[in-house]
This record gives sequence, C-alpha cells and structure tokens, in this order.
Amino acid sequence: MDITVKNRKLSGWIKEVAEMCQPDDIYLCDGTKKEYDLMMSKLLASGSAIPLKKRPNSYLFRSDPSDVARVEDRTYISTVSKDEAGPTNNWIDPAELKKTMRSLYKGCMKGRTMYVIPFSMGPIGSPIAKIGVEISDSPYVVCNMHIMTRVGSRVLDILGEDGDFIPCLHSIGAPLAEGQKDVQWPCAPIESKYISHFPEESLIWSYGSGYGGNALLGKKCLALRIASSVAKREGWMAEHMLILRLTSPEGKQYHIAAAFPSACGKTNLAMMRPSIEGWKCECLGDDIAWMKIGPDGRLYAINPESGFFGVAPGTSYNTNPMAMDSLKENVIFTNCALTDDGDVWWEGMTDDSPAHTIDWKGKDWTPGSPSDAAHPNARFTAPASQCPVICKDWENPAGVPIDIFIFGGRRSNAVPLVSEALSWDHGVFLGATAASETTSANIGAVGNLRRDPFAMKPFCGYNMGDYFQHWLNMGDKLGSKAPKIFYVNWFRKSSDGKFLWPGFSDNSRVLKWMCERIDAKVEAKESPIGLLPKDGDLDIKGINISAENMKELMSVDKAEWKAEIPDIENHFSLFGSRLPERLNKQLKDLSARLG
Ligand code: GTP
Ligand code: SPV
Ligand code: MN
Repeated sequence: MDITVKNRKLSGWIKEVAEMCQPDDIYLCDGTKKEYDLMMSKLLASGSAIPLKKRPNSYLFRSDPSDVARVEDRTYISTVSKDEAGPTNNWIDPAELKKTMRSLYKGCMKGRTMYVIPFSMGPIGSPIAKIGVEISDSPYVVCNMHIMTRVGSRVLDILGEDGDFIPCLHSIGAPLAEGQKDVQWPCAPIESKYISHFPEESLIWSYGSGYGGNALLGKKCLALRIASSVAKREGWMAEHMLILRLTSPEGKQYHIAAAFPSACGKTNLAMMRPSIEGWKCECLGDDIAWMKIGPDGRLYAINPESGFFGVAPGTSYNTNPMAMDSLKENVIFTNCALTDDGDVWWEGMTDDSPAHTIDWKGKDWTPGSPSDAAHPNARFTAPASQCPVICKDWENPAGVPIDIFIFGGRRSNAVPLVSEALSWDHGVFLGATAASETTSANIGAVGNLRRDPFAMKPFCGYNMGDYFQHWLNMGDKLGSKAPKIFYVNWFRKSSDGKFLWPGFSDNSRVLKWMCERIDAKVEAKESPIGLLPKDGDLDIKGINISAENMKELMSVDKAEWKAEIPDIENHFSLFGSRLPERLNKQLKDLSARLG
C-alpha cells in the first residue's frame, strides 16, 4: 500500500492521512488518458457512470438527491480570530473544527482507495500557477479534476523534494464495511458535511459531499477562497470572474472580466457569439480570474482552470452554441436527464422536450411531469480546449490586459440593463453592494434577493471589509491604468414576469457600448446611480424590442432606489470598523444624488 514520492511534505502528509482515513489502498495519479479510462471503468463497473451512446467518451452521473450543489451553510473559513473570517463567512475555531473533522475522517476511507491527485491551477510551471494536491476517495473526483485542472506527474517533478503545495483533503464520508455493497453516489448526510478552509496555513479539508465546488477542491476552495487570502497578502486579485476577448470590426482588442454570482451568466457571456456585425468574442475563462499588475502597470488576468463546470439547464444552440459545441465528446454530465436513444437532455436544451426521459433521480419522466427532468443545478464538465472560440492566449502565462470590469447579478427589478461607474471608488461601491436573486448553485432557497459583493460572498477567504479595502488599494496602485467599471443586469422583468432583454448574443450590444465609452466615442447620460447610454447609443438595430420595453429596461426609479439605501446601510453596518470610509462616502453621495 506504500507509495513513494520525492517531496518530503507530501510524503509525510500522505502517510498521516492514510493513518487517519484508513483506506484499503493508495493510488498516485499521473493525469494520463489511461488513468482516466481506468477510473471510468471502475465507475462503470460500480454502476455510477452511464455511458452515452450519442457522445463519444462521455458519461452521465446521478448524484444522491441530497448532494446536488455547494453547501454554503456548511462552508467554513477557520481563522484563529473570528474577526479575520468576517461577517459574511461561517467560522469555527480551527482547533475545534479540526477535532470534529478528525473524528469524521477517522476510518472514513475504509473499503475504498485513497487517490493522491497532484494538480496545477494555471499552466504547469508558470510563475503565476499554484500547486495543490488533492487526496480524495472518489474516482469521480479524479476524472473531474483531470478536466478542470492540470493533473500530472510533471507537477510532482516541479515540486521536487522541498517545493510547497496546498494540501486539499477530501472524503465523501462513506466508508464501506467488509462485504457492504456500494451505492451509486456515496456521500454523508448534510449535518456531517464540512467544507473547511484554514487560510492561515493554506489548507483545505472537505468532508461528506461529492458534488462540484464541495469536492473539486482546486476550484472554489483553492482558486478562490485560499487564493483570495493569499492575493490580499501579496497584492494581487483572485476573483469569481469570466475572462473574454472582444475584437471590434476595426480589429481592436478589448479584454473584459465580469463577476456575476453563481448561475447568473458567466459561462454564457464568456463564449457568446456577438449578434452585431463584425464583432468577435473569444473565451479565456468562464468562472475564475487571477490578476496581477504587469510590468507596464496594467492588470493582467489568467484563468487558473482548464475546463468548464457549467450549468446545463438553459444551455442550447440558441442560447450558447459554443458551449453546445464543447460538449460533443469527452464530457462528464451530472444530474442531467437520459433520453431513450442514449443522450443527455435538460430543460431548455431543445424547443420540444423528448417524449420520454429518465430523470436525474433515475425515474421515468414525460413532458408535463410535475418535476424537472434535469436538476436545475445539473452540470457538464468539459475540457476548455474543446470550446470552438477558446482564445489562442488562454494558456498564455502572461495573461491578458483587462480593459473593462463588469459586475452584475440577477435582479428582476430596479437595476437597469447597463450603467457605468463614475469613478474607481464608485465602481468598488457598485461591486460591494451588488445584489442578486439566489440560484440553485447553492443548497437553499432560490429567488431570494441578497447582497453578494463582487459575486464573492460564498468565496472570499477573509474579512469582506478588508476585501473591499483591497479593491480600493488595487485601484490606487493601478491609477489611470485601472480598468473601467460597469454594472449590468440581463434579468430585469416586465410586470408580466417576462425578461425585458433578449440576453445571450445580444449582450454583445452592451459590451460594444462599453468599448465605445472607453474609447470616448460616445457620451453618457448622468443618473443618480451612474452613467447611462444616451438615447440611440445602444446598438439595438435588428432586434425585436419595443420602445416601451427599452425604456423600462433602462429606467432608474428614484423611489425604488431610495428604498435600497436602508438595505445598503444594513449591509455596510455588518463590517463595522472594517468598512472603508471611502465606501461610506460613496453611500452618502448616492443618497445625495437621489435627493
Ligand atoms: P456558475 O457556473 O454557477 O458560476 O454560473 P454562471 O455565472 O457561469 O452562469 P451561466 O452562464 O451558466 O448561466 C446560468 C443560467 O442563466 C443558465 O440557465 C443560462 O441559460 C441563464 N442565462 C445566462 N445568460 C443569460 C442572459 O443573458 N439572459 C437570460 N435570460 N438568461 C441567461
Ligand atoms: C458556482 O457555484 O459558482 C460554480 C459551481 O461555479 S461550483 O463548482 O459547484 O461551485
Ligand atoms: Mn461559479
């Protein structure tokens, strides 16, 4: 059962974890295709993976009905002082949390194999990349990590004997007694799930879930929660942002990074096909951006991931054709429906639903059934390299210079389609006060409006008040080279409950206006909440939107916005003395502008 690795820290950690978790076997991952196939063959044999006739090398998984999304209520930032974790994170004292979790981890891998997965976030060997090692007892996690991160022996070569890495311990929390038959999706009950982060020692401990961000620890745990805390100390940024390159008909390139909360449109915008003539969009990343100030003083972004873990429902050839084309082969689908001819299906994928499917719970489903065929948080895991509009620079370790930041969210009212920040501080205020209706990317109620600053509420690894200050500091350092900040809302609804804006490829029209603004080609109109497009400046040629709807979409209702003020005050009061005074000033200015 012994495996040998050169790296001393890793060797010691593997031994320690094996003693605690007591697996039957240990396997060191090398990231090869052969290994992927071996894991899949195990998952096929156990009945967890369902091969898809219609898509080569692609498989469907059905999770336990209790394990369908991230669990924010069970996610912890465990710093020595509670204040360090701040008011937006759950906190337990590290010693206490480790004690609780050690007792859960004790013997938790009995009857299973312990996989050691060395991975790199960012191109292997690049100066900006971070190395992690995930230990997991889930072969499903191994396969997903192969797609989402760079797994391989080269990572161990780079580590050498003394190199450092971020230990990411994961167990599904479902040991097998001798002779006990495994279930299709083993996991632990909700009350013993823990997604824990110890940012002061760059350590991740996850227990009890096999799903997405709870289990693929390179993503939200390492690349956002731990990385954000490292970034604060080192003076860079780790953000919940897509990265795209937009090229104008004249051939000018613009790089845009946009932060929307989970299931609020990042993947769709990242690979959008502009509906306006001559404009081109290429994808660099769909979920996470790491950004550093370059030698020329501009802010450069890389995508630390190597795959997409995207929301399936709503994805179609109409809404997101480039995602659909990325899903033809080599894909892992989770909680989608299975069609009779051996393909996957989900709500919104086709105009007509199939006459019959097996739903995500494994039950017969026909149109008109009371529940969805695919879970609303059903996902695909696909290699980024398969996206037809992946940018040739997506793995360039130097990154791309960001011209525009966009914040936004899902707001059925109040927030206009687009506005421009009056200044960097005002832009930070827009990010800090961003609010969005909750989605099924987290276990919990859906559709409740909440403040989700910078789309980072669930992902900031330290006190959010300090995070706001970090944004202000970055702006001070960038000075005139700072990206311009905009705020968007694709999700405003009319009184009859329909989206006012067509969205998707037509979002290019909004991006075009932003480019014209940064090139000073058009002027903007003042409003209390920021700058708005002047009438006629937003290119809506050729789309079917009535003048009344357009007016409603762009309207800023003073009374509605005045009603936001007490809520923003409440939100800010959470941070006490950690709230930067510059943001309070922005709030006062907004109140004054609203009169
Ligand atoms: P995470 O992976 O959870 O971080 O989500 P995301 O921000 O990448 O969201 P994604 O692009 O997957 O979109 C989530 C849902 O919103 C999907 O069902 C999309 O079809 C829908 N959506 C995305 N963009 C638009 C839009 O412009 N308009 C409308 N109406 N819906 C959209
Ligand atoms: C999100 O919830 O923002 C996601 C999916 O991108 S997960 O990987 O589960 O966090
Ligand atoms: Mn996300």
